[in-house]
Amino acid sequence: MANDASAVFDTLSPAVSKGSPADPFTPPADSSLWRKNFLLGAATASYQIEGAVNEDGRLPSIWDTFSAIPGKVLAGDTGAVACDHYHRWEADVEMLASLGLEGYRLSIAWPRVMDAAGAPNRKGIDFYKRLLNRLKEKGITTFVTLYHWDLPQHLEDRGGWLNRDTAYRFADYADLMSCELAGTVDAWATLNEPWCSAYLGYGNGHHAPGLANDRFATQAMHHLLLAHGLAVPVLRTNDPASQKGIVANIGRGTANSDSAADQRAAHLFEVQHNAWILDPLLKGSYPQDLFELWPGTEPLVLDGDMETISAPLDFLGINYYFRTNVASDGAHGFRDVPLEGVERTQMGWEVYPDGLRDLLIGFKETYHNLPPIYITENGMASDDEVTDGHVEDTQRISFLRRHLAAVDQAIKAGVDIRGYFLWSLMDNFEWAFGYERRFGVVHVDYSTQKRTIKRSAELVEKFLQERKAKA
Ligand code: IFM
Repeated sequence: MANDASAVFDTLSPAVSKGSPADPFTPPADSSLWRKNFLLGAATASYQIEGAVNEDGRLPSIWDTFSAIPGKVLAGDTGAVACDHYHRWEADVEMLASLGLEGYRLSIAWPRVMDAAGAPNRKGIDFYKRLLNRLKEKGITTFVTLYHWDLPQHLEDRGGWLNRDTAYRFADYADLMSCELAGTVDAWATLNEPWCSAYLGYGNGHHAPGLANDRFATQAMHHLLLAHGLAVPVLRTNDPASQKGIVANIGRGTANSDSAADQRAAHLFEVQHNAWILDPLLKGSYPQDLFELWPGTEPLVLDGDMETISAPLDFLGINYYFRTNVASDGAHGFRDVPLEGVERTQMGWEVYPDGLRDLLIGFKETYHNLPPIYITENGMASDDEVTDGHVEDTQRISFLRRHLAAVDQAIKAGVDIRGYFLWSLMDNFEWAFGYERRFGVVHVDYSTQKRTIKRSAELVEKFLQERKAKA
């Protein structure tokens, strides 16, 4: 399988297989990536790497519950052990630092740091204090996400994101963490990918908590955004020196034909994936044509909510992975029309770097108050194997080089992009796909927990060393 992916890639990217440019990753001399203040880092998330789900007072999360249900996660995998990062964090920080990565984006497990009554769980908080202090000692810029999908189960038992009260509990959690961790966090992101929490968790049931109802998805989305808006001023008060933002996943939708119906379908795809989040944050309103797609699914919005949600941001985190080709479904919406003969990853996702560039430039044109952007996730899964102590993740090297070139093009077109985080630092629990899909630039052998630096990470390290030497 690993060879198949490389074969596809070699066919489609002959420049790299012929050994040009000088190495298959290093950006050209005129790339903005050479600017030493362009932050290059890697990202992870608590449930995907920590394990230790029953230790030191951690409470169950919705992902513990969901992954225990047969059939919900490939091969019955769970995050119970994951990369055992809770116990191996010191070695993992050493590894991150040895790669020369300048930034690290991690998330806090809400069920690890608060009990069901909202009181602090000291042991859990101390874990993050130790981790963040060590990262700061190493000179690493820290981006901390408060919510990367591991909702405490006791809150789900009271309705989860369908219950408006969860947004207020989230603000309490943000209050606690920003009081405890102030000074060790360079940038706070309230939520990771609220679209996924709402649509995959409450809309189609592919993610925890596994509910499937269009009306639930829109209401969950509104409460997630409200949670974000309530937390931002709390973070500003408690930790004024840090940046505050949110992380959105964005999707490129292109039309299958020039027909007006297909063009409209592509527009609606992007409204549903992008404007649905960015309009409330940056314009203070939901896009008007959104509910044409699902009549009757408008969320309940109370007076003042949109003002709360559109509180000014210091940065916007953007996660980008692939493009979706769509056609009209013959009614109001769109349907996927997968393209044949295009390069895909282990996830089956199309590799389409231009989509990242085009979306970023489009956002700058649409949102006049667009804050500075960090690409908080970009990367790909491949079924990497260790051979003689090495992992030649050829397709990933090309993927990263081409997406970073797209970022450079967007910067040159005037978009204020300040950094880029590889997804992910290491192979980890890929939600409903368990451990089969490997997104890391470091390979993890789950039977021994041995980490092996992949070729992609070596090349990123080499570039960072060259950039440092030039500075
Ligand atoms: O692994 C996930 C991550 O948790 C959120 N963004 C997308 C990644 C790849 O699916």
